[in-house]
Amino acid sequence: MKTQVCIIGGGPSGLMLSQLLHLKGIDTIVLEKQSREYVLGRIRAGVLEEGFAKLMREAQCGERMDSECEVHHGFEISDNGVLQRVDLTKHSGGSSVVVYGQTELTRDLYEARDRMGGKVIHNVEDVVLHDLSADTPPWVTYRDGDEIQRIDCDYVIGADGFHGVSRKSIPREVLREYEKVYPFGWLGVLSRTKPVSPELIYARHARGFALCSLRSQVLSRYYIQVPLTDTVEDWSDEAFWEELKRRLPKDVAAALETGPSIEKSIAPLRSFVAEPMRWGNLFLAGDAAHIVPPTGARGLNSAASDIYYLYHAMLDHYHNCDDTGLDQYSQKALARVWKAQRFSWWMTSLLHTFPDSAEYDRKLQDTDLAYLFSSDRALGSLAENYVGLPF
Ligand code: FAS
Ligand code: PHB
Repeated sequence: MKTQVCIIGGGPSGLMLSQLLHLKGIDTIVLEKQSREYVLGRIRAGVLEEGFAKLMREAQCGERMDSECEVHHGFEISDNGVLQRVDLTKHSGGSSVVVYGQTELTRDLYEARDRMGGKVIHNVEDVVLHDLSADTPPWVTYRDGDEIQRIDCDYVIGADGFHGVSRKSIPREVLREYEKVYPFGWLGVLSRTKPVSPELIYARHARGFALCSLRSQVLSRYYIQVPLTDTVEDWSDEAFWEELKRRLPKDVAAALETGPSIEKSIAPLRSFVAEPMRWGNLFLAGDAAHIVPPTGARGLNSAASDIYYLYHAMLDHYHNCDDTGLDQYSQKALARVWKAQRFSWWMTSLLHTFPDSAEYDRKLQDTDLAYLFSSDRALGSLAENYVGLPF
């Protein structure tokens, strides 16, 4: 097979780029390790920046999002039971965020690829990237049952997530990795219940962090911080709901509608960045290059800016014979990635209980929160990061 851009990974990053390039007449093939059902079974991000929503519309995939999403102008922070609201729209100069699940937007992207005859190959095995740095064009192989298939292309996009093959295809002597692992994880539950609050509640509590989020007015998403040693089996639905209530303001806990979990999982928290995001004709995008703790809702949104930069760089290459965007991609993407890393680390440090932290550190958290709500400038900084820094 031959294509212009071979994309490894059929998650939101890979699908979004494939769809955007297709609309501009640039041919792609997407290789996905899992089945479509498996990919669509993942419950992940819930909050989108306006920039992400604009990309969905530009990819002609925004219709269902615009009809089903919620636009949020703020969220609450609960500090040991005391609620304070962060007015995102006021402190960001008019911006807001879109609440629409990653599962749904991935479904929308898959359906658009199908509608336009996009080539997405599922259940691929043993993907290998060849001649990435050579002056000759790269090529990709994968196993399809007993056969080895080959795809010749101009460029390879590594959109295959943290555990993918692309980042590992960059030589050790070239790749630099930066990582911070947090001493806790998030236990997440999805339930067909009415959300306890119209806006998200980020809760700091001596027992640990909690988050009240939603997917719609009949589908709620909740998280509690748990030790890394915990497993999903340690947490019955009843135990989860009781612990969540302990970490919320009393009136919120009293109003909480509980119900059976339809999804329950534990995600470890890490901050991770791989540099460079380009090596020869390989470009990394999304979780393949960077991971953030989900506290700042930056994960999926950082993938969006990578895709935006790559999309415009590929247009300039194929339509204007201008490779400036490709040559500057890694530096430009990393500049925004690191700002999302900083914000995600800050929100995580502010709101979580660190098992080995000194009393002094806890007083600093108290002070950080007190300062935040005493200063419009501090709230402005939080708001502009949360709604998304410019692409
Ligand atoms: P993805 O990991 O989504 O997609 C990569 C795709 O590549 C996968 O489908 C995988 O099957 C495929 N793949 C892997 N190896 C391959 C190979 N060798 N060959 C072919 N295909 C291969 N972000 C938030 O903003 N808020 C959240 O609450 C949040 N929660 C999260 C919870 C979990 C458990 C995880 C893992 C992430 C979470 N994230 C969250 C971040 C998440 O939303 C990512 O940012 C988003 O999935 C990034 O999308 P992709 O870059 O497409 O990577
Ligand atoms: C979610 O709804 O899954 C969600 C929302 C905001 C976050 C993290 C997760 O910061």
